Amino acid sequence: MTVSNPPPLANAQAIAERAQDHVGAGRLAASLAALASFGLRHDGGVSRETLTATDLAARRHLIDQARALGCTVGIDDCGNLFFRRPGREDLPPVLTGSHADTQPVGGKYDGAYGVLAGLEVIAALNAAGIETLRPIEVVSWTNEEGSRFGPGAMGSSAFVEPARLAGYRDVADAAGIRFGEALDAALAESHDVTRVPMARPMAACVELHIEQGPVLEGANVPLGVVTGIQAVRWFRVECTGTMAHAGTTPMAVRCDAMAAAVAIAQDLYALAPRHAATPGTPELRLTLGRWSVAPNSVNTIPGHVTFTVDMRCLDDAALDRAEAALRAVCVRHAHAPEAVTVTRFFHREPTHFPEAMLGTIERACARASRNAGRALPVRLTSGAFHDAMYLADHCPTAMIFVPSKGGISHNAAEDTEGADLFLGAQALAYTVAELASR
Ligand code: HGY
Ligand code: MN
Ligand code: MN
Repeated sequence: MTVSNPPPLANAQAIAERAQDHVGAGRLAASLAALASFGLRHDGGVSRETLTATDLAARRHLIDQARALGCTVGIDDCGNLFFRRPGREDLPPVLTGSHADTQPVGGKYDGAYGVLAGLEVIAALNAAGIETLRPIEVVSWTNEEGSRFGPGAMGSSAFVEPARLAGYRDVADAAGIRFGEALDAALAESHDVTRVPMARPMAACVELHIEQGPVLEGANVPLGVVTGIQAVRWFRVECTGTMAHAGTTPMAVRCDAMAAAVAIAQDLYALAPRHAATPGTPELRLTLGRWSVAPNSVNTIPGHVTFTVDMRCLDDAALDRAEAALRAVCVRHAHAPEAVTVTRFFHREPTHFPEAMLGTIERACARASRNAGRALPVRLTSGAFHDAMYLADHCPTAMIFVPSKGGISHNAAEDTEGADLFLGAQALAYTVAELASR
């Protein structure tokens, strides 16, 4: 018995299967290699920090790629780029994509994979001759990494809440360049791109990303259904002392900013295991990633030492306790009030993705894995933050992961098997096509 009008979901799933089956492994690999050439390093990594000349050149490359696929291109006030494939009806689009900026020493896939797999979904839909009910947009968010200008995920957080942009524009990088200046230069470079409003309604958002951790590889599973993202907080600890001569100043009378900073750092590293709370509760992860010393001279006692603290945990209460401990440690090692200051400049609570989205993604991953004779997907939480953590405040959102070799990322050695990159793009194509067909 044939059903004249198949129910929307069955119809949407049929479209999704066709989209999945038209993903091109070679086309994806070629686009990944092409984007990696913007900032490619001698060690095989990629250095393409946000809004640098290298990043602007990569943005232009993505605009050209998207236009060649028939997409229209938009840019918003935070420089987020949107590559749009029209749908039968002008409904809120399904959004996918990620970020194209990298760490100072990054890899080929962190962020870039999600943007290019999104464009590969467009190519697959074109190849299959599929017209979806809804438009589909592939986004390349500005400044996800937060390494040049903190905090991270500036573009996606400003898209969701535009009032945040004003504060972001004043943030300066290590050379004193303000985010607003770099952003205005990027907007000027994209003068041929239509300006689009921020906070536009989206039907749903799916971000594909490398795991950047060891879980999927350890389980020998090629696809992960991401259920949520752990909380993150970033702090700047500034220690002030008195610059003085390294040779003539007796130890007993020194006011050494480095001595205070090192004592604080040692106490912080000691608190991490303690704040991992009781066994079986989520680990507290602590990183003191960036240090600056003034005057940074071998024979002058440091007068100023500033370092950053990155704290992560799935349990926000554990982060509350760790933050209180951080502040107490700083007071304890300050030789005078205000000699040590703590500024929190990034704070994102844990993110939990909706079950309805997870089910769709699970179906997409299972079909791709089954067709490839690979293990079925597993569910996991993300140790890294992603733009999806803000989109989750805006529309139904979820993520798909593929494995990272050795769990390595934010490192030139970041790598993922081509077969896994292909499966991830197939799962994305299914998910996006199904969501855009209902
Ligand atoms: O730091 C993060 O979690 C992200 O990779 N930028
Ligand atoms: Mn990333
Ligand atoms: Mn990253």
